[in-house]
Amino acid sequence: MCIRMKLCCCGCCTLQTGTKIIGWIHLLSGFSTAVLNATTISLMTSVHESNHVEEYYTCIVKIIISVIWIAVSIPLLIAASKNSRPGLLSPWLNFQFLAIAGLGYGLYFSIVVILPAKEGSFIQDAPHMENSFEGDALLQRNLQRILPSEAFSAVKNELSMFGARVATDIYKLGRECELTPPYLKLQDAWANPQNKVVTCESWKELKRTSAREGLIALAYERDPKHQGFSRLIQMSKNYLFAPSSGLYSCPLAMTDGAAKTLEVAGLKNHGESFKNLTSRDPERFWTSGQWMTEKRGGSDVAGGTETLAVQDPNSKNMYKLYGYKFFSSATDADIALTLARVVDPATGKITSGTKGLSLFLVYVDQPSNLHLMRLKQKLGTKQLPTGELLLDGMTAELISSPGRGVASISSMLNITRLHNASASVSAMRRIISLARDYSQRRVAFGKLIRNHPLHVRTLADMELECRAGFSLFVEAGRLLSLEENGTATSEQQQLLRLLLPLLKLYTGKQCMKVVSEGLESFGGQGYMEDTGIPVILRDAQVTPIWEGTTNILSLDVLRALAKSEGQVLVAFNQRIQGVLDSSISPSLAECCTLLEKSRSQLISFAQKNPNQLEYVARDFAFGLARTLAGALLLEHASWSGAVDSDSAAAQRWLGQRDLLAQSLVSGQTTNHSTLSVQQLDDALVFDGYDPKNLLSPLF
Ligand code: UCC
Repeated sequence: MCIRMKLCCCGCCTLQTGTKIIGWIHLLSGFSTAVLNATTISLMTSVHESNHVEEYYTCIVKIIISVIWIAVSIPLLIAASKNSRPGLLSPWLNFQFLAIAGLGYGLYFSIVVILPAKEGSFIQDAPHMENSFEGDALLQRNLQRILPSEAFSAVKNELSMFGARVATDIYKLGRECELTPPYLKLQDAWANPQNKVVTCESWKELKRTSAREGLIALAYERDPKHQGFSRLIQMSKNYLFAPSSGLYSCPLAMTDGAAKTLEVAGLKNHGESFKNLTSRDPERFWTSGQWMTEKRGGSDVAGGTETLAVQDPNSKNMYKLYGYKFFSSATDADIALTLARVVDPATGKITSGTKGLSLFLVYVDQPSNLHLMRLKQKLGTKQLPTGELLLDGMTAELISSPGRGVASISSMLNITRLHNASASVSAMRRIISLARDYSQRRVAFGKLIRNHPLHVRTLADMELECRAGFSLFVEAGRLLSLEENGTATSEQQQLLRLLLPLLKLYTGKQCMKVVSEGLESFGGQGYMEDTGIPVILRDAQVTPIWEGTTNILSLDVLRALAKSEGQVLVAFNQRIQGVLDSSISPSLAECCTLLEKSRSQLISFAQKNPNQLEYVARDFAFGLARTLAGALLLEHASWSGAVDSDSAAAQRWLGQRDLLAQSLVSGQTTNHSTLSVQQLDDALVFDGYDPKNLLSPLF
């Protein structure tokens, strides 16, 4: 027997045993393939639900490969088990065939099964942005209801186009600002003093975009085609802009506030400031800062302002400012409004308190007299160059009557508070928009999370809170429009005075709650920086703080009540009465009863307990805000163009929410003396606190 024959014979024996083993391996593989197919099919069912087209096709391909594989392996198996007899295939051919098939299977197994198993074949679809105007049915319906139809038609396209931009190119600019925060450059490489804030290109582009889109101009041009509602239209556009703006909404808020202050002060044609603040020309457009807070704090402005203003002997209204501004947002502004105490040239004395404060306009570009001390390290709003400034003889122009600084800057505060509310409500809207889209893409426990009633219920609660805040925001925009076009009644002006602090405090607080809940709806992904979601929460946290904290604004509500001798509450009462007297659809009759009850409880509490109001100012303000929101939701739900969700919002808000805190309903504080309640508060807060235990400050 030649050596070749021997090899062949031994080879055949080995082959026969080998092919049998391979055959059995195939049989096992066939079964595992079948199991894989079953898994793939079940995956396909859920994938099919989630509309993941690519993944769906991948599954089909996997199944086809598996079926072919089974179809090939079974005859091979049969042939292998019979290959002791000459049959279908010769042993050598059979070996080759099986070897190739085995290789193919190995490849298939490693490509289709093992490789994906290492990283997991599943990729979660990210939440998608939507056109912010087209996706915001509530904004559209509210504008349609409030604006004259020609005005709505005139702006609808503009808002829709802008709604697309804020979800695309503007969002990218804003995101870039978050990723490339500003920094302070004190020197260049050769030690030449620089003293400047460096911002990224996107930040500068957002400034140009703001001008081109008329984000400030819209309110002041008072275009006749807006039919008196320019402010509401402008604020709607800013509301679309805010959540994508990389916090450029902040300099815009102060710019708007400065323009308003100059307008109210009759300084529209004084110098270039007003024209530039309201310009649509990107080359000409200016922004303004608001330098109020000093080291002693930003709430008690009268008690905290130490900046001195020394009059220029050669010019009546020109001064030199000396002081330290501790929180100045948007240090890259072109101008700023700031408070200072005028030094009496004769005596060198100043007046303390509010009466000593006057309002000044400064041009920021004074490098020798304005020193940027540092940029703040903040929890959020990192896009924004907030800094500490040393004013060292800055030239400034007095723009208020001496001693009327706080009253004059309140025009600015009211506008920035409206913008603050715009940021708060639009943050709620943005997170809800992303969360509801995500609910259509995310599968858990075998179905899309939009099909889990508990999840949708949670989103509906967020939506309700957003709608309530939104209704207050739109009402403020409507009333301010009327005031600015000269048609507001005195009652409407009183209501606006009350509404602005209510709006700011309520939306700022609720925004945190809703945005935090929103993050949770993305699970762990909501906590991951590169999803772009956590920044929404970080930035939201500033809204209850700046422009007056919740308590300061609750006290502002009382200030408005006292200064107007109760007229703001009369206006509140009348606004609600107007809603109750309007034609409310019969299905919402129960809402009227609930609204009436809440209103009368509030007013009666204020009348019976004037001395308690300061202690419960926060509860009182929340009660006013929630009750007014209920009336506005009801009014909107009764409009002819309302849809089911509008009725549901009114019904749930008035029927299922506690509009008033227990302290107001039960007169909790009135059952005891305020003193004893305060003693209990003290006991709760300072239980175990002992100065002897104190070690050192945190940082
Ligand atoms: O600057 C900051 C950060 C800037 C960032 C801005 C970006 C925001 C946009 C966000 C968008 C993304 S934070 C600074 C935070 N600080 C504040 O907001 C101040 C908080 N404190 C207050 O609001 C206080 O309540 C004060 C300062 C207004 C209270 O001071 P006084 O000294 O107690 O003032 P009075 O005596 O109560 O009021 C003086 C005058 C009165 O008028 P007359 O003299 O005619 O009786 C008040 O009626 O000012 C009038 N007044 C008002 N008028 C006071 N507040 C108002 C008001 N809200 N509306 C109309």
